[in-house]
Amino acid sequence: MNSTVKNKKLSDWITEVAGMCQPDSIYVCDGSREEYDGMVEKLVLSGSAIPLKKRPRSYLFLSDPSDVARVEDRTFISTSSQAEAGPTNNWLDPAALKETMKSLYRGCMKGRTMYVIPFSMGPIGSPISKIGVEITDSPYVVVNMHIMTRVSSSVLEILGTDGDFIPCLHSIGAPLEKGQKDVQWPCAPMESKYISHFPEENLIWSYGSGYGGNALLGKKCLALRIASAMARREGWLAEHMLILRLTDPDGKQYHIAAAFPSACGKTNLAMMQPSLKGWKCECIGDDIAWMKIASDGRLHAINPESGFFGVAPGTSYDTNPMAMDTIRENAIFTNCALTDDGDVWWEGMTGDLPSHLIDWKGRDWTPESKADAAHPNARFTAAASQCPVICKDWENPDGVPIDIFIFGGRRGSVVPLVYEAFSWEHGVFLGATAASETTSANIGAIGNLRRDPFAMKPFCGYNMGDYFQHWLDMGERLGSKAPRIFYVNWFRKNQDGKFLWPGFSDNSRVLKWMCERVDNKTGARKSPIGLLPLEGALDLSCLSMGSEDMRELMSVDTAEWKAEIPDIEAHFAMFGKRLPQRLRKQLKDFSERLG
Ligand code: SAT
Ligand code: MN
Repeated sequence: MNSTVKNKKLSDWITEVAGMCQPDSIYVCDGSREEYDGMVEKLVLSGSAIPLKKRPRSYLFLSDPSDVARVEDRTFISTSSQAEAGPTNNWLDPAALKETMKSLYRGCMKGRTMYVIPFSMGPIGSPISKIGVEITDSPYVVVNMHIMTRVSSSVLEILGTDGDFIPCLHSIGAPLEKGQKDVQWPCAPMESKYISHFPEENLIWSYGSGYGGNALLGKKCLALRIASAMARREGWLAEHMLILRLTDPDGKQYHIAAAFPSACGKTNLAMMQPSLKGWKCECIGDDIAWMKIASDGRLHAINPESGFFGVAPGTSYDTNPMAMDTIRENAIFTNCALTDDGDVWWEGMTGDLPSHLIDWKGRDWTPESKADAAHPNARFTAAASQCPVICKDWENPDGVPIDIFIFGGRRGSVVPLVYEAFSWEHGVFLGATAASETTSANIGAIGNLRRDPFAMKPFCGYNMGDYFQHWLDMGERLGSKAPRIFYVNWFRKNQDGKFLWPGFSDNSRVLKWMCERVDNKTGARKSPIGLLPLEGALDLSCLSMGSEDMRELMSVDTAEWKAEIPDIEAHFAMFGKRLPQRLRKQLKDFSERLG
């Protein structure tokens, strides 16, 4: 081992894991630039990382074709009783699951180095931050963790001899026999992949996958699944939300936190540059928000991460110029295509198609090829500090006070561009019934409608019925200082299947309306689903949008909504007695309003 670890719990854990996994060597990470460069150099030499001539200090990784996304049916919340995990989670008995996984872990790091990564979620030393330590045998995970979390030996100093941390154990599950040649992206077969969480003991065990949320354990595993369970116990919120600061032409600031399922444009909204003159938008986070009630009685949010792990396809100078600038250098790309002059490319990046590429499976690609050049869930990893519109307060340990919550999803029909909840309780109902058409970030059929409450279905570390109650309780505590709640749908289409709303920077028009609602500067029209903008209240200046299209975009068809009721009822029925009475009442009231 390259350094001495003074923390008792940590050194015991390292010894225990090393005994079980039997790595060739142990390396404790210090988070330095030299460490990153050295690691990347090894990855280049082994053929795992392809250096990009066109982007300074940037690399492309191509995964095994079976290891391309989070695997929800191999993700487990292992609590002492199944009821505690609830109906939206896969549950396995903790003792049995640990037995199964221990037998997989036995000898699983043979021929490899075991890396110990001390990291902080949130600014190091902030009272809202949490410390984790990931043990992994994947150098790809180490370099990504360097970007996505704060890896540093000062984390070990803060831990001291008896400080506590969240242990995150990860192995790709591909031991090497003596003399065996490694493959480009080692991993285990699907049936032996396990992404396991033990929320009652703040513990994470992941095996068999090297990809994203399965392997970078600070992200979905710690900052959402484990943290959501901690947040409920301790009275705060850990949410799947972007955070942004909007500043109006008079300099007044508004802070917005928004929850959308994966790959619904969260990163685009987080870095959006308003088309409205005089308005400014700055990014604080694009995926996760930790929020606590501060001494001013308001809800303050921090971004626990320090980088972006964004969906590449569809990202371009048209859709998200700030993301494009963020990834010009010092970036890691996964499952993008490689251009002949040493750059990355993905569907939607440029108007013109390159004449030749190496696709994400390493094959020749030309515009005639049928398959996508980049995997639809291809990703970029880049430090948040590289984003040209990162907010100067993004690392403020006190966080920023939230004014507005937005929920939403991807719906081709039924749901209008924007509406406001009647109350906090109604807002919780909107969050609890949020639905979206499925995308490639989650394994499963694409294009089906799935209820994804608060965009937390894959990420809530306990019974979702109790989670709804926790939101109701937080509302009680916040009282009149609670953020206002809105619901949006950027993706409504017309009869011909064309998007009705331009989206992207024009979404600022919708945000402006929300700010005016917060300041009581504009009224609203009552409808059965919520409060709609008054005729002409949305600022559509300099936007060529037909009034017919606008009417269609904002229309609320009672018959269509009535047709959703049985699906909402079935969704709620899943939670049985754990569904808060107040949400049952919300559904009843909603039905009655629809007549
Ligand atoms: O693969 S991750 O879970 O890290 C990203 C996502 O699905 O949002
Ligand atoms: Mn996400």
